[in-house]
Amino acid sequence: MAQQQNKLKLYSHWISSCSCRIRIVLNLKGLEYQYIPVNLRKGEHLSPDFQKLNPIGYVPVLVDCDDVISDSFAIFMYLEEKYPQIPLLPSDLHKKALNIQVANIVCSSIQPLQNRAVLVCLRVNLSLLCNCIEEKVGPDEKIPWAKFHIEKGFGALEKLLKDHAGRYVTGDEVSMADAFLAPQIDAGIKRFNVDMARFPILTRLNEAYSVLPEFQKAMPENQPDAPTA
Ligand SMILES: N[C@@H](CCC(=O)N[C@@H](CS)C(=O)NCC(=O)O)C(=O)O
Repeated sequence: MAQQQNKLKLYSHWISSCSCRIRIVLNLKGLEYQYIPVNLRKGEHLSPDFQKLNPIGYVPVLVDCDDVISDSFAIFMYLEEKYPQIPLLPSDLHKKALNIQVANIVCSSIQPLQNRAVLVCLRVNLSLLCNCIEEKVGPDEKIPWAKFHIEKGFGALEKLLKDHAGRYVTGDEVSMADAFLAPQIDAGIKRFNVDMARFPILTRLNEAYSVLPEFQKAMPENQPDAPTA
């Protein structure tokens, strides 16, 4: 267990892949945290209180005493520097760059295109908030849209990792890229029906994650706010 003076607070939604990245990182670093659920389906992220924490209204948000950090990439960097006992960025320069590249492909070129706010309308009280594929293009288009962008990203990752992946993304040690990639693969399979037969390296990595307790504890279905049935 890493040296930790105060309990961290994580604002999270069970199915949010961005929150899942940080749950994995916290588990890998052995950091205890208080889980604060934010229900995106009920629009709790749009409340003035939550937007004081993160003006763009997205989870995750990490609170560490007086420090409030949002955006999973920034949260990762903060935790990596504050809790270096279990490092998740390799010191090898090339491996480090590859970690950042993989994490960025997930968080800049895949996940934003499958974000709920992009895909589906949200009803909050009596207002319907829409500016999404479901409304602008059509309800049947939202899954194919997301799937196209996920598969494009997965195809690129397969090519990129061909000469680098070991048991995990950059070798035989779990690192940052794994924490970002695992929730994206999980979402691709469970939420968007991606056929993983086209992505053998990612399939193998996903199998490796499935036996790591730090990853499994972080998965959507194991969160306190996940629906029970
Ligand atoms: N770049 C941000 C993206 C955060 C983000 O998109 N979070 C999603 C959940 S994974 C969210 O809160 N969506 C709100 C919505 O769909 O309205 C990060 O990496 O933390």
